[in-house]
Amino acid sequence: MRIDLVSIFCDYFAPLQLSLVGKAISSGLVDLGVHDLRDWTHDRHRTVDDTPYGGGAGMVMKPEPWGEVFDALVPADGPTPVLVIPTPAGEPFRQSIAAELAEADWLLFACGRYEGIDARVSEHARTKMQVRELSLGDYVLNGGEVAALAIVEAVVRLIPGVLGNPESLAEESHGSQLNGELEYPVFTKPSTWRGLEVPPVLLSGNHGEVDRWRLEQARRITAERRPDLLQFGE
Ligand code: JF5
Repeated sequence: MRIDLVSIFCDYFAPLQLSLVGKAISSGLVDLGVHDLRDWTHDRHRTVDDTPYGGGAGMVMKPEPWGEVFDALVPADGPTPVLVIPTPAGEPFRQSIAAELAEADWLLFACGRYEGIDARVSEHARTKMQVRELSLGDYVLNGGEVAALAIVEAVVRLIPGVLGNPESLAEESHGSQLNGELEYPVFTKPSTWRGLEVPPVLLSGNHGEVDRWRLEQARRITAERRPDLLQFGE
């Protein structure tokens, strides 16, 4: 998969060289490109923002540098990427969207700052490529970079060959998180730590009882923390 990231703070993407995503890049499974939006400005101050039409506080990202960087990265005659635009006004990002994006050959991230990107950038891009405006959650970040990092990590670990242990993926999709239930609590050695015992059923060797206990715990935790997930899910 090819992944391009456009930003005015490219240093945010340094951590992508670490850990699992870093290995996916060094092994060639992921081809990562990071691009400074200011390289597509033409004025002395490399201006990327301007005041909002209609008034209001803050600044808006000018459309021209975005148009130029997309023209440079996406030739008119070739394949097109899925354009991902992180924004609190986007569709809520979730595991099923990560799975869809993991099927793409090419993702292009547009990381906005200030009050966002001139709305015509997304509108124009939709005439050339698939566009996904995605929200990580109901809170405001200073820019799209941190959201892009999270989305890249959620997507790259789903690319075949990236995760060391595909069983972990199978287990995830089986019950927890995505399929409407939170994960049950997990424990490892020692069996007693600072006066706290591991639930004895987990030491019993009775797999049927272990499975029942985990299901019950997952339901209890989901009911407490995410009752919205319990309303319908299977
Ligand atoms: C951003 C305009 C982008 O704050 C976010 C965000 C929150 N959830 N998902 C993304 O992105 C930064 C802020 C304002 C555009």
